[in-house]
Amino acid sequence: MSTNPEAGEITHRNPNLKNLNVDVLYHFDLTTEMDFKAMFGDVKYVCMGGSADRAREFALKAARQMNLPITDENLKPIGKTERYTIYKVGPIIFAAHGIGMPSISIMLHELTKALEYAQASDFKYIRVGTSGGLGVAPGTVVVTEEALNDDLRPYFEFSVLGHKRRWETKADIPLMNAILKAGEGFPMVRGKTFTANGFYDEQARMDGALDPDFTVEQRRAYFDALRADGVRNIEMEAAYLLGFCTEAGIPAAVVCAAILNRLKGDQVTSTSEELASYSDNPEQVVLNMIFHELAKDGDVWRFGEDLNQ
Ligand code: R2B
Ligand code: URA
Repeated sequence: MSTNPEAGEITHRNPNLKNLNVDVLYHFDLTTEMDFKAMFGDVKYVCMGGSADRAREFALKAARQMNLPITDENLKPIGKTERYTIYKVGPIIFAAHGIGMPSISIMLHELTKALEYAQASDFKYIRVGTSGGLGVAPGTVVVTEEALNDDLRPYFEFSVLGHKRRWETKADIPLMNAILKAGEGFPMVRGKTFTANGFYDEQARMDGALDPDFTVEQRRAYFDALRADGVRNIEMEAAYLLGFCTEAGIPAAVVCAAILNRLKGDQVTSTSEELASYSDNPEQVVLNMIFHELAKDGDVWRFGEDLNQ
């Protein structure tokens, strides 16, 4: 683990960090000269998705449901918003990681260091995002058991110094089960998630700028094979998040709304109201789970009291 709070001493996953006098988290415009403990010390959950607008709406929704006096007027992001956007509401961070694995990778390194410096303990990461459903209707909540990479393998693979490394991409089982329990009554499925490196070519779309060079029949056979293997949705970050968290020892889960059914088409034609209502489902499931877990420690009631002070 990253911290030894009793000794007040920070222990990092990366031993090299102790040699830095000041660590600059460049993409957030935060540095360890700031009081990270005050900023992030109580964080228990990080909810992350691709879009900054959705992170903001999600944070405001959580604040309303926690009876916290945080509003559109006074909710401010932490750090710069040029690349990523971070909000904090009580012990929950709402963060936008951008699109794709290179983008979420940078955010996870810097955010995890920030939480280590803050001596936050027992925090969990949950991607609450959007995806293309595979034989799954729009609005369905897809809970990931395991992510597959571009080669449909159950690991994240990358090269360091010219050598391949692999991280396992399974969701944390207790966290996943808590989410499934909180989602009872919602349209929800569990299954594998295919994490593609692109939105068009690698997701077998036929509506990109280039000739896809495969037929509808070939694509259907591919999708049918994915479904038979247990894949229920396609997105662009789960394999990195789950791999990183396996390596880091951070419990992590992925809960996405299906915003279209890829067996029926490629284009996302829903209105912005429909898209917001699709995203509302996984957001509410995750909030229900978090509130349930926090209530075990009496925290939800403490939030209620804060209002009356
Ligand atoms: C889902 O939606 C985004 C692409 O539109 C990407 O971030 C993802 O995983
Ligand atoms: N996000 C994706 O990556 N793919 C989709 O089809 C929809 C959302």
